Amino acid sequence: MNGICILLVWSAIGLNLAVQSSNNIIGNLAQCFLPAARSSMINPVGDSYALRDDKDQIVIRDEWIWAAPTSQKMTAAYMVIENHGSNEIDLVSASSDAARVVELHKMELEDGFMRMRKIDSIKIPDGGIAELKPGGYHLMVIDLNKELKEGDKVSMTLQFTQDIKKTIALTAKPRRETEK
Ligand SMILES: [Cu+2]
Repeated sequence: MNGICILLVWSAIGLNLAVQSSNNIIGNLAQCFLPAARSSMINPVGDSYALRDDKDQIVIRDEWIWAAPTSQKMTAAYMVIENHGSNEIDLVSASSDAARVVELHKMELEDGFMRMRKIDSIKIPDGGIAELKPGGYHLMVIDLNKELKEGDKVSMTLQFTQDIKKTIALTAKPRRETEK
C-alpha cells in the first residue's frame, strides 16, 4: 500500500465517512484496494479495452480465394464473417500484399445479367453473419503480383468500423473443386 493510500485510510477512519460523502475519497480508496475498479475509473475506453473487443467480436471462418494462373491478374476472395458483439459492424476495406488493390464487390442480377459492382461496405449485423460467396458479396483482388496455386496461402487484412482490424490467411482453391 503506498503513501497516499495510507493517508486516505487514515482520513476515512479519522473523519466521519457519511459526512464526507466525497466520491473522491471513496473512489481513491477503491483505487487502493481494487486494481480493476481503478483502471476502469481512470481510463474507461483505453487501448487495451478496444483490443479485447476486437478479438472477441469478429470471427472469420471458411476463408478462401480462387486460384489464378500468372496470366490472370484478378481473382476473388470469400469467407463468412461472424459478429459476436452487440453492435452492427461494417467491413469497410481490405488489403493484401499479394495484390495492388482489394475492393468490396457485390454480384447482382441486373436486366437479366449477373453484374458486379463496387460497394463501400458490407454490414455484419449484431449477433449475425455476412456471407461472402460466389454470386454475392466478394472481395475483388486486383492486380495480383503472383500466381496462386491450389493450397497457396494469401494474407489479407480486413478493416472494420470501430477500429477493428483482422488479418487472415486465405487458402487458394482451383475452380473444379468449388464449382457445381
Ligand atoms: Cu468483383
